[in-house]
Amino acid sequence: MTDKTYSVEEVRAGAPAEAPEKLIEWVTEKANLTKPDSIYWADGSEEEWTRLSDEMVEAGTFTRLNPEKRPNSFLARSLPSDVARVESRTFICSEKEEDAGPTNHWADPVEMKATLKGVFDGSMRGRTMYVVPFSMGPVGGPISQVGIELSDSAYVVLNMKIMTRMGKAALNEIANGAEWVPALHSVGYPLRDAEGNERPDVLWPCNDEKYITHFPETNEIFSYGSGYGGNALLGKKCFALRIASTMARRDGWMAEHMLILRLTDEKTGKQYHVTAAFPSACGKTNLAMLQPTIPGYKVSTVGDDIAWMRPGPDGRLYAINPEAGFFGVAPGTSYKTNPMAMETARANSIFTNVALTDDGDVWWEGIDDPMPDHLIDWHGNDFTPADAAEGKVAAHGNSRFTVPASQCPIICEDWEAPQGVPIDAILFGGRRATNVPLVAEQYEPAHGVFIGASVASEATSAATDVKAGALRHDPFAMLPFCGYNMADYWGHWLEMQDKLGDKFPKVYQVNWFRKDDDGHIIWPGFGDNSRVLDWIVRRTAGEVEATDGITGRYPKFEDFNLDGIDVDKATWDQLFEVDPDAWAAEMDDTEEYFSQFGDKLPAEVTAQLEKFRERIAAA
Ligand code: GTP
Ligand code: SPV
Ligand code: MN
Repeated sequence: MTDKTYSVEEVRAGAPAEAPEKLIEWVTEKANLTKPDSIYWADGSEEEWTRLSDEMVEAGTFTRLNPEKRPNSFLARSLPSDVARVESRTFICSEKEEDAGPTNHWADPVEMKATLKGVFDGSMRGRTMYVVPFSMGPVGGPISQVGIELSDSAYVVLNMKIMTRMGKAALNEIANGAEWVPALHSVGYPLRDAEGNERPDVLWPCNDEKYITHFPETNEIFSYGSGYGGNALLGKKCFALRIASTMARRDGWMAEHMLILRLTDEKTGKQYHVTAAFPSACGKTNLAMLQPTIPGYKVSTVGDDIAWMRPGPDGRLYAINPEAGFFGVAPGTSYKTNPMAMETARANSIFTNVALTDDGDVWWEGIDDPMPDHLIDWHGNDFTPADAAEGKVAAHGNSRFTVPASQCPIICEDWEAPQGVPIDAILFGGRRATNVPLVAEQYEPAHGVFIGASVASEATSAATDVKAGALRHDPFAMLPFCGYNMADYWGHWLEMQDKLGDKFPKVYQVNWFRKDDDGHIIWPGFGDNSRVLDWIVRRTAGEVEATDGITGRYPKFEDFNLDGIDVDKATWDQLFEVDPDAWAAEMDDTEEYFSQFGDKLPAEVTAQLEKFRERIAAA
């Protein structure tokens, strides 16, 4: 078979009637670049889900899970080289390098476009190009946005169906004139070369050469070579964070790597809304679905990964979850730690890189059931307790479930409210074995920005090219996701705080991961994190006092609800130990980190560093 040339007329003939001309032209242009054998317009229907997932099972990329245990659910195994985001191949292609900033990989937009033309040329030969219209946020909502992802991966289409409002309704928005973000994706594994020589498909097509590229000035996304997660589901990190953060700066709103939850005080009926930014694989999904271990509170989930926030008519900050599903970390998820996630994943779910049991269900390290005598691991190989004894894992550390948010038993009744929910408090956290106390409150708004800017966290498996375990700076949990200069982003936060004045939510620093001298995590975490939320809402309501310290304002032992857990005063002191010498060293390191931003570093942030040192000196 030879390459096909697509005419606008031909593409239009295969497109839904409502697809506007500009979209048809763009699809035609990209089809003539990538040279697929066919073009398919995804409508997001159940029939389409069934057909595509059947095809994936037939091809062997999907294993259908036992329908009695996990109806309408599938397992996929990726290549070992394609298991997570690749930060070293993620580029911000702003016209000026300084606009990408020192923490992003920058590439010249003209040069990158030329490179991309080269790699995308013929990259879909032998495949279908799927046209995937999607809405981030409730379709038509005032904070929502639409996009089109072109992809040669059915795995991507099916995941996008769960993670976004995908299909007809989103296309209608575009037909009605909504601006849309164009996103081109290819796994980079054509089934034919330019001469017509064919090669067989593989179970997980991808390419060793990867480009995850963003053009913030034109709102374009091009992703090549990976089929996994944040590299390939372009509505998520590429659009909803990197591109959206640049839009948000231009238009006076905020795009953040944050969960959103509602905490209801059952006695008074009063509702609080909290967002929290923790680096990848540091507890957002878990906090979003928290089951309080103290009486009197109910938590419901609005979102688990991304928040878009705008000032509302009353001058408060309102947040929506732009996503429609959860792409959650599997290992460590169990009925003990996160029962609501387990319930959400009971059906209609895609699991990637977890282990398969002999009875056709999923298994991973940390799930409730003990390891069975035999599993198929994420490589597709036999796995027995003897392998585990050698320190091997059956599920990859970044293995994930893709599940519809609507299936979450505690999904908030207002999770799709187009105008969002008003935010009362913002948390920043990370994995810190030392130094950072369980909770601390900001002294003033600029201190809140300083708390976000100085987040450092032990790296996880959520990116392939970051050494897990090593402490790295991850300001606002946005290091891999900020689409522009990180220091300008801090400036934008300061501006938003200024604009909203005392209506801007207070910032809290939290740390669930502090360890004792034996390396054990001290704080029970998970449902017991409700105790921290309890203190925070009582603080915002002005009901409890705090003790001023080096990193912020801490709870008083007697005010904090520790009923029913094994945390005595000595343990408490460990959780709140703030060593001036350790913090002096950390501030030296922070100052050095900040210095890379040069003139762009906001003066308020520098001033906060000085105040921090004054507090150390006074301690
Ligand atoms: P991304 O989806 O990568 O952005 O991750 P996330 O921030 O949503 O992290 P998630 O909630 O999936 O948690 C990641 C890992 O941390 C899982 O293995 C959890 O079991 C573990 N974890 C989450 N919360 C806690 C906690 O309070 N204490 C402890 N010890 N572990 C936790
Ligand atoms: C993260 O790494 O923060 C994730 C997973 O939520 S991914 O979609 O791959 O970015
Ligand atoms: Mn995330």
